[in-house]
Amino acid sequence: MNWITKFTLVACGILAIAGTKALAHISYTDRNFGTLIISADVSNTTQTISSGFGWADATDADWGDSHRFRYFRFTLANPLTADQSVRITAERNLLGTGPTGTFLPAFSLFSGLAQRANNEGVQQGSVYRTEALAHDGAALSIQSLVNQFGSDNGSGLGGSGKEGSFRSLGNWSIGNDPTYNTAGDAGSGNLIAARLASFTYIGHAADGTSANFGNAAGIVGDGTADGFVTANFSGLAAGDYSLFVGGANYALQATEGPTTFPTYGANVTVGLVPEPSTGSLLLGGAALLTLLRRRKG
Ligand SMILES: [Ca+2]
Ligand SMILES: [Ca+2]
Repeated sequence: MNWITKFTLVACGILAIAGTKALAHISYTDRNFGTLIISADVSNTTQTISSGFGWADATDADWGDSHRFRYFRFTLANPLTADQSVRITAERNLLGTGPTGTFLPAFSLFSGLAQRANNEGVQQGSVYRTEALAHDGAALSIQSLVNQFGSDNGSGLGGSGKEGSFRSLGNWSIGNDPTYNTAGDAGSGNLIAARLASFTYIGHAADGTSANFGNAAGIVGDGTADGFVTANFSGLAAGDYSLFVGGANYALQATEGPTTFPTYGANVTVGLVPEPSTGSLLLGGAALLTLLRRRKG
């Protein structure tokens, strides 16, 4: 084997590894709903989620693995008015390698965006170098967990006792790797320093009941484990939001993985809706019922 062949093989290996990792990093590529427009729902029906348990697993005390989610984003140009809300729906479809008709979706909504959400980077001569995407295994992610929980917990990232950075029911943050002056060469110094991105928890919705998503305090389920869940969020400020969709079947972590996970498809829809208050809805319903009875009578 000559050195060119060796170099090519090594380079291909690095690319293959990089490609595998890139798939698992937090990215919104093809999953940006853009700026929401009133009464114009936007849907994404092409995405699959790694595992059926990721969201539920990130509700517990040792948090969760951010690889077990799909990441979406949207923007509000203006704060929601009192009679508006953002409606988010996730519904399983037939995509993915996992058994069809079994996926139970859940999602959490956060304000804030991950690294490189807006193609952040710097020009280096004739080349635009982007900052790296976030992932649980980044030194900065692990250091952040160790700073919070110590390194002698016997398990988890850096001995922190945490499975990952992700939290379905609270604020969290995650780091990326530095972008080096020479790609892949830490000795060349940082062109772009690593940084933490922080997500501020807004709320969540989960398909089913504690029978599937577990007993963590504060989880609100829709009561029916049918592969469909929807929720309205009101009072949101203008800005950028991250919507993280994952599986709500806590027990599946015992049987799925640990290296290859089944995937499950879900249609995700986001809309900016004119939502009358609950009182108005009831009033409207009552008025409609009254009208129908009168006509019938
Ligand atoms: Ca967990
Ligand atoms: Ca449901």
